[in-house]
Amino acid sequence: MKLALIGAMREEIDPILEAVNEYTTSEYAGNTFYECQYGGHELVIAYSKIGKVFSAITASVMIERYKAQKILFSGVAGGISKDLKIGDLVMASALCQHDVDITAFGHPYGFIPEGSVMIEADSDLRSLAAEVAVDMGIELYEGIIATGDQFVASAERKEWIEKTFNADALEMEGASVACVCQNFNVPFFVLRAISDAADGEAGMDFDTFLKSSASVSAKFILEMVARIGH
Ligand code: OS5
Repeated sequence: MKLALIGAMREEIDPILEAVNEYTTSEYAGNTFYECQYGGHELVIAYSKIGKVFSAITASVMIERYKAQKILFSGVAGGISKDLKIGDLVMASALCQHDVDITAFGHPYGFIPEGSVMIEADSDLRSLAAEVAVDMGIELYEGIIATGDQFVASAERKEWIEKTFNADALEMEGASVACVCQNFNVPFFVLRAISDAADGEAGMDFDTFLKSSASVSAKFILEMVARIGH
């Protein structure tokens, strides 16, 4: 099966590229795409660059040009839930865009006409992740991930996102990848390891924990890949 692995930042895919070892590269639409065989699958791997627009471009190209049949996102996130500590893994049950606001027309936050506030991640991939977590002896949280074009470093903004969307973690790419996948009817999965708590310390914590948390997520994603049916 042709599987796509996406991260936003180079640091989020570096541990994946190190593990697969050998790959070919191609350039398209401002991204480098790395292709290889792994776990009996053909993989296409890329980092999109930060934010909803760049990640939507990458996901679209992976589907349309590289013929990805499933997309798995691996990376880091700001934690909202008090249960989530730095290095913990969270998979998205559903994703939303916390920065969408057309409430002036009576719509709820996060809603765009002909869309939905929440987009659910693929249930088969989530079940597989739950099994992988048990087998690896790792605690895997499941919850709502809120996406927006903002690095959140304020307790106030974080609390607003928690209250408005019941979100457990936040980042800047998951919901845009989800939106692309939903529209192309491609199953998707979003996994994030916590790098910071989206509060006043977030900038410093992010710099300190980006690499270690990105590795936690990448390692788990590769274990999933090896166990996805062919
Ligand atoms: O991809 C962005 C979203 N990621 C998840 C995340 C997050 N999102 C929102 N709020 C939080 N508190 C979050 N915690 C984790 C992480 C990433 C955040 S934006 C980081 C930008 C860091 C940076 N800026 N410039 N550089 C790095 C240097 C550079 C120079 C040239 C090329 C690339 C990078």
